[in-house]
Amino acid sequence: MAVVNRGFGSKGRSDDPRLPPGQHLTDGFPVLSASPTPLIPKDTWVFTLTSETGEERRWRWHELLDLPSEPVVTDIHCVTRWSKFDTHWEGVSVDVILAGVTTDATHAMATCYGGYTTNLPLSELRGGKAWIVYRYGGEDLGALHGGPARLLVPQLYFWKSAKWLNGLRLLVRDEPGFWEGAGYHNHGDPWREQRYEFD
Ligand SMILES: Nc1nc2c(c(=O)[nH]1)N[C@H]1C(S)=C(S)[C@@H](COP(=O)(O)O)O[C@H]1N2
Ligand SMILES: [Mo]
Repeated sequence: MAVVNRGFGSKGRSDDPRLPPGQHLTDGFPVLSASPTPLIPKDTWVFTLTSETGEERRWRWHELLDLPSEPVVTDIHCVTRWSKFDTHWEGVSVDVILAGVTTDATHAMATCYGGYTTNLPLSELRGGKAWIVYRYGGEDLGALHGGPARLLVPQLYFWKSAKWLNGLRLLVRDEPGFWEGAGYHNHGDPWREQRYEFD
């Protein structure tokens, strides 16, 4: 009798060392949104960094574009089990946004137009691991995929890569975001298959 359990069934294995456990490759680019797509004109777009004491720093669209940007080529992994290799992005490293910020924060909440939130440890946002991206595949990032700008944190499940990003709120105590408060894993490392709360 075949016994399917979490050890053998959902924690699938793959021969491709680039594919995290339980994932399969897709050539397409699925769209996953918990709410309708907000349309945000660039001339009213604002990104706000809020410190743990409530101090705010703001970047308008042209100020974001004036920051040093870089190309990012990376694999992405969605908790619904699709992965996509070699996606091409361009944007600003979160290190640039946090440069010169002295903080006691350990975590940050990414906030979005439309109300979505997701929490991350600062250690996943710093050190060249996360970007605010505004181009995909050589074109301006489309609204369905989070344009004008989204967070890209490719080493975590893609729900952490907040679309329609409008801020980072620094936290001295971690708080769950939208999916993290609804039974998904707080951290979301695809290589450790941290899909749900108790994984
Ligand atoms: N603002 C916002 N960001 C979001 C989501 C969302 O619903 N709203 N969905 C998340 C999830 S679950 C995934 S898998 C990816 C999907 O990004 P895509 O639609 O570009 O594939 O966006 C993440 N970021
Ligand atoms: Mo997702």
